[in-house]
Amino acid sequence: NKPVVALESTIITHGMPYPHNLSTAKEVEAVVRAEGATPATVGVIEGEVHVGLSSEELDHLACCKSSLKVSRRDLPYVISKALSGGTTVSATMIAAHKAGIPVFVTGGIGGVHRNGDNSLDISADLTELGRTPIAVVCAGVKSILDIGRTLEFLPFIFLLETLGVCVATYGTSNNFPAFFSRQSSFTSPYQVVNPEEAAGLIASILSLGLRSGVLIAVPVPEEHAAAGQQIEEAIRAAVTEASAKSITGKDATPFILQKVNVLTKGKSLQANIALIHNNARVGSQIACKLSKQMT
Ligand code: PSU
Ligand code: MN
Repeated sequence: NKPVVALESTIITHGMPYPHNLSTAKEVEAVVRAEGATPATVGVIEGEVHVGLSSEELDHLACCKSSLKVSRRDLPYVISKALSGGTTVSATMIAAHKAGIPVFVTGGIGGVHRNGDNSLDISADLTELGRTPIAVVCAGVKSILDIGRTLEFLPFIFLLETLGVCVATYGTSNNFPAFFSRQSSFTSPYQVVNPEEAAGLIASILSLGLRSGVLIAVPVPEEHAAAGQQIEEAIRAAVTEASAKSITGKDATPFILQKVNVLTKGKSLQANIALIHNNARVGSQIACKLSKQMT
């Protein structure tokens, strides 16, 4: 029952360019330690799932161009072939849960892609939240979703309800945050105002034996939220280019994130890093309170 915070690694292998990926991974671990918790970055190294990576293993994942993006469906293949890769939110949830870690921090989770109501391109992160009892602390759905457009966002909200995911916004408002911006036109069903309340939610889902997860949405800090409009235009352009180049499935998110970073001259990356630091701070405080409540 010591406070441990699980961290994902697709953000390292596919979400950010080198060397920002490596520095961010190490900074986030330092934030977790500074809050009195232990970081456990999850990844797959030569066919073994690691919960907690050494500095050398982090270097290896961040630098190695052959690292794969590993979601739930990829695990059997990657393990049987002794390959290495960064785990997405869904695969990280599985590993963290098996290791008995109830709190997991990331930047943003996958969602329903643009046009997902037609294409059914819906991230496995959502279904994982429906079947694995872990709290995911994030700043909302990943940047490439247009939160203002009801068609992409409503399926996301409804799906979480159908899957039985307990969604709460952290802080002074119950507005569901939109990754780079603090606001969306949607509200979360619940609100938690401090780490104790968030920990209470997690403790009760565990004690009830429910097998579904909790989503705690932390708005990006005010001072880093400004670049929203410019980022939104870049996202539109990147999504258009991805569809023109027929980039789909697991390649869509990495392609768009990299394109948006270039188009915003690195501003989206800066905002992304800032919100992850903030999520790590909040998630660690929640893990510390939860460990007190469980002992
Ligand atoms: N959001 C980001 N950066 C990322 C991801 C999401 O801002 O790197 C990663 C996470 O690992 C998430 C994955 O689990 O993308 C979702 O990918 P997909 O859409 O293929 O499910
Ligand atoms: Mn996807």
